[in-house]
Formats: sequence, structure tokens, C-alpha cells
Amino acid sequence: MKKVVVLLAFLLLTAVACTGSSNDEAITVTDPWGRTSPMAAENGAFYMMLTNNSDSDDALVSVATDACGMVELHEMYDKGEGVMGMRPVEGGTIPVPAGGNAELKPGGLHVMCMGKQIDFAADTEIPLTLTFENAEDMEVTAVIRDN
Ligand SMILES: [Cu+2]
Repeated sequence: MKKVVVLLAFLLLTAVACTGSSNDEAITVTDPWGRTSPMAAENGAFYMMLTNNSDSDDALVSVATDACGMVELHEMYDKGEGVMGMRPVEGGTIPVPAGGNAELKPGGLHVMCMGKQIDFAADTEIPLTLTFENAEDMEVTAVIRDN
């Protein structure tokens, strides 16, 4: 009798686990955030970790938000002589390889917010709509903080 109960419990757990995994997103967005900057600063940036849980390559194509006049996907690069510049990413998209990550972080890849419409004060929450090549559009909330 005890064995039957254990088996039933196991089957129930398995069923729950299966339901969970079928809901898994192809892309997971971890810790979307932006750095505090005063209204006087014209531009801002957002960062996040993108994880591709699927077995096909994907790419972040664009980001939309009411908080910016215009949004571009940028990278920092070495202009030489210790000077860093930034420019739109090649091809305009950020690749997220199958089973891999793309890390957007200060000093590297970032979502460039041009023509800020609001003050990027600490704890401000900014909704972003991410569009991918393959995965469904995704709504995330970036939180503004110092670092
Ligand atoms: Cu930039």
C-alpha cells in the first residue's frame, strides 16, 4: 500500500513538472535595469541578460518603450588610444545563440535610449517590449538603479 502512495505522489509530481516545462519561454530575460540619470541627460541605457532556452539561434531585433524618443541596440568599442566609443550593433540585432546567452552590461552591449522622456530616478520602473527574430514579443520591466 505504501508503495502505491509513493508511486502516486511521484506521478503527480511528474505531471506538475511537465506542465511547468511546457510553459517555459524560449528566451528568458534576467535583471533588466537601467542606470540612474537626471532629466538633463538626453540619453540613457538599459541592460539585461538574455538566455536562449531553445535549440535554435535567435536575436534581439528591437526594443520599444514610451520612456525614449528612439531606441537603438548599441555596443561599446575601442576607438584606440584608450578611448571608448559606441555604435549601433552590426546588422542592427543582438544574437542570442541556441542554448546560450547575450549579456547586455555597462561597457558592452546595451539598449540605447535616445531622447529620454522621463527622469531615470532610482526605483523607477520602465516597461520595455522586446522583439526577437523567432521568440514571441516579450514585456519586461526595467528598474532604474545606480549600478
Ligand atoms: Cu549607446
